[in-house]
Amino acid sequence: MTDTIAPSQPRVTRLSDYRPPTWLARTVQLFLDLHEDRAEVHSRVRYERAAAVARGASGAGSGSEDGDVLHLDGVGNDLELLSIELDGRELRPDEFVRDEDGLKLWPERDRFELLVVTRIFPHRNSALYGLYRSGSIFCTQMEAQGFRRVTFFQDRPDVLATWTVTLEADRARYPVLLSNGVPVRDVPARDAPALAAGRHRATWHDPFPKPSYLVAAVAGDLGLVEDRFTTRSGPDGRPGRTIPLQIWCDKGNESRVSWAMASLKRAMAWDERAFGREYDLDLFMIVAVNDFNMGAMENKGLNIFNASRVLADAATATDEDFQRVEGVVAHEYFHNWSGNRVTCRDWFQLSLKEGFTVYRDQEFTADLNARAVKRIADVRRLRSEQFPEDAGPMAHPVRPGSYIAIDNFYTRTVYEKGAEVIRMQAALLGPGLFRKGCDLYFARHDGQAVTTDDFVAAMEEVSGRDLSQFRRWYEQAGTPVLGVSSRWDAGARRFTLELAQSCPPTPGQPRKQPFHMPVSVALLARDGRVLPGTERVLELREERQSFVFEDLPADAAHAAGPVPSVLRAFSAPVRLELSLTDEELCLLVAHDTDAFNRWESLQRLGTRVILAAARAAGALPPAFALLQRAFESVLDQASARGAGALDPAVAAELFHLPDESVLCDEQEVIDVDAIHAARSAVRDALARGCRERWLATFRRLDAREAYAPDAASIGRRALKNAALAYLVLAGEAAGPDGIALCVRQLSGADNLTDQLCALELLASYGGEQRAPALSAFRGQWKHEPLVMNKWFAAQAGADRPGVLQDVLALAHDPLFDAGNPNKLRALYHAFSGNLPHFHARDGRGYALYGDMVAGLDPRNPVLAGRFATALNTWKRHAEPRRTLMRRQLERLAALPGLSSNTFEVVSKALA
Ligand code: B3K
Ligand code: ZN
Repeated sequence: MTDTIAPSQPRVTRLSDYRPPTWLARTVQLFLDLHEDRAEVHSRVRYERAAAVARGASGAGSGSEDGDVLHLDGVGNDLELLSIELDGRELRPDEFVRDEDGLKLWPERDRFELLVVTRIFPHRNSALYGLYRSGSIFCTQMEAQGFRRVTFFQDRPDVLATWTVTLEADRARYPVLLSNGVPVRDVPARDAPALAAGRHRATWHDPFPKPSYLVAAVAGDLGLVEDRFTTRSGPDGRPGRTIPLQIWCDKGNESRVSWAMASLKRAMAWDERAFGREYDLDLFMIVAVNDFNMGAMENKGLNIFNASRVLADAATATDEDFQRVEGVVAHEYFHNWSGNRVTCRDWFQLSLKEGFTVYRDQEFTADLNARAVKRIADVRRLRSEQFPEDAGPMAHPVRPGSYIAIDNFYTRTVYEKGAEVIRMQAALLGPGLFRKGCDLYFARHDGQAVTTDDFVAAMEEVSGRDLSQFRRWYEQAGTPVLGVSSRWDAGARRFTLELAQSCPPTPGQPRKQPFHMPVSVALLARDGRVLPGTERVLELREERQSFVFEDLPADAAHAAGPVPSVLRAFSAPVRLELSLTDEELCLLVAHDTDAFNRWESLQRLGTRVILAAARAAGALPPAFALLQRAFESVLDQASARGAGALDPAVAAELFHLPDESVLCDEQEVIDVDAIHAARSAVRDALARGCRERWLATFRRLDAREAYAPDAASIGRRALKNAALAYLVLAGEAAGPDGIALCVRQLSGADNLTDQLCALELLASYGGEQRAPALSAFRGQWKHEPLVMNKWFAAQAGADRPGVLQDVLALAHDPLFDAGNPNKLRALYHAFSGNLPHFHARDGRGYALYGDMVAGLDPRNPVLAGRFATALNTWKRHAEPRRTLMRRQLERLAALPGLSSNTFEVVSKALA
């Protein structure tokens, strides 16, 4: 059964059209009567005219106003209206209007109660939006606009009501019934008739007013793991509260949630410490489900998670999975304040909660693990995913000005660039004032739905600073370019840094105003020392600005002057254009005290070498020798002990050459074949050139130690597996055959990280060992869907001929499930990131992908819209790819009944 989201004419929603609601839902009693083939929903809501609420609050006069329309959102072919009653009287058909957006009525009283009864069909809700089934579990996803698929309601984040939810279902099949808040006993549900045999009910109440997007309900036969957390005592000496923590999952998976539970407790303690935020309800629950469109959802008191972001044990989760689970559990928990207690006025303000919460989870991970490693990983992702978005047809400001489908705006820009915008405010204010600003923001807006401007205003107020220019980061799209040049006056010992900024045009924004950006810098002497007193945060506000360092120490007076380390820790989300020589980059790789900039300098050198090789048909440029020397010295430092030793996790990041997507983004006209060939050539040459060191590193770290997912062990495994990959690429010249080492590691590993690394290498380079490795792995893990996802991805992402055929075949594997978002992502996301195959010159990669999006769109428009963005770069490719990609977009655009989600993406791409 298809479910059409698209209105006939996709409509644009604009920030400038925002109007506060004229009616307010104040209390909601929701009754969900769940059956195998339908659900009946009774929604009893007390509405008040907003003006009357305001008068009540101020105690001012009374009197009714002329009847403004009350608009209740309600969409989808599968939303049936059964009845509607106002203050106990059934409304006649001429007393309301139903259209494709919902219902309109014109109540005459200032306060009234509306009872709406609807029927919906969760078992055929393949969009996984609203109330749906994941296997044998009923669950929900309401953000952003799912509640309007359940009943008719003001489905907007600025309407905050107090909710009581009753669920009814078959007791044997669904013994567990959950909703937001805490269970209430002995409350007769007004709208629920007498219970039939075999059925049962549970009622939940959440005392904190919230918008509909935070409502959740779950029914199923679930396993439970319980723990507790005691909040810290208050400043007035009051004792802490003990909060029961519950994680619900498929029975049999209970042993795999302990990491998520420990992560949750760490997150709760950290939020108290770092932000002074305590948990508020008397219960906190997480539910894991298998079919979920994204990672997780922060519903008040009842977070619902994609199982892939909850379950983790050594055998079935990689180090990366452990870190993701910890990060996502924390992220959703942090939303309890940044999102739930203080929420968004409208969806244009999405980054108010998402950018801020990403910043908070980044800081949590940095504090608990290794700050530099986290920063490097975050910047790598920003560059490989957000920068291309900012340079493409869907480019939008952190606070967008318009959308067709809000689901398309859960983007890297709103999330990750939004987090950078928060980070810059923290940098400009310093930690003390930033914390004060956050405290003021939470205190002032608790229980409110507010805007990104309100956040910045709190920062202005505590600091006394004017951030009006800074607000452009929220308003202007595009990645600014920061040009850096310098002058050195050896006689005067004066160093001048010249900064220049610009920002390319983006759709609807041809000209940009200069940004206010923090630029963190230091100067290094030619012997590698950081010159005392030169570590500063410069504030760039103009298009060009000079910053002078006077009276540098006499011993810095080398003829060539000091070497600037600029944009340390990536203090602003910009493209940096540096005029440093290759040798100066090497000096920073070797000596910069900012670990991020060591990594950055090596990336920069790697990028120069690869792009030069791409221009020279794969021939390595002279600078390759410098790159290899830098690798060798990093390998030596990583094996050193004591003071000079390098963190293995940082070393592993240093050995990761710039991603292909980052390299493509560097090219005016993308030449896929040249990039892929050049990157492979450089990588293979580094493999051969440092082979003894790779082998020594692998051997040193291959010692068996009991698996633990702590940062230090993860770092050692990352370095060991990086070394293994280079050994495989070095070929047999490496001495012991890298492939043989992989075969041994595949069968001997006691953890999935090592096992999967071996599988991925064999899936690409295994030769005769490839097929047996894949089939052994499949045989071992066929009952573990989350592990099988990695088996699919390893093949779709493989570096070998024939991937396209493999993907076509894998889509018919009995273990593949096209209704499961994790499976779709495993296969098709890995494929679209596989440069030479997705971009095959004959266009078959695009066609395969277009077929998938076309097939998915009627079933799951939210996901289809996201997948469609992979074709967005078409204008930047050389022929014939440009035309072949465009054809797929045109084909999608022409599909009858295309969802507004996919329509928005493809129409903007083609514009
Ligand atoms: N707020 C949810 C995302 C909802 C996405 C809806 N299409 C998860 C998160 O960011 O925490
Ligand atoms: Zn979030």
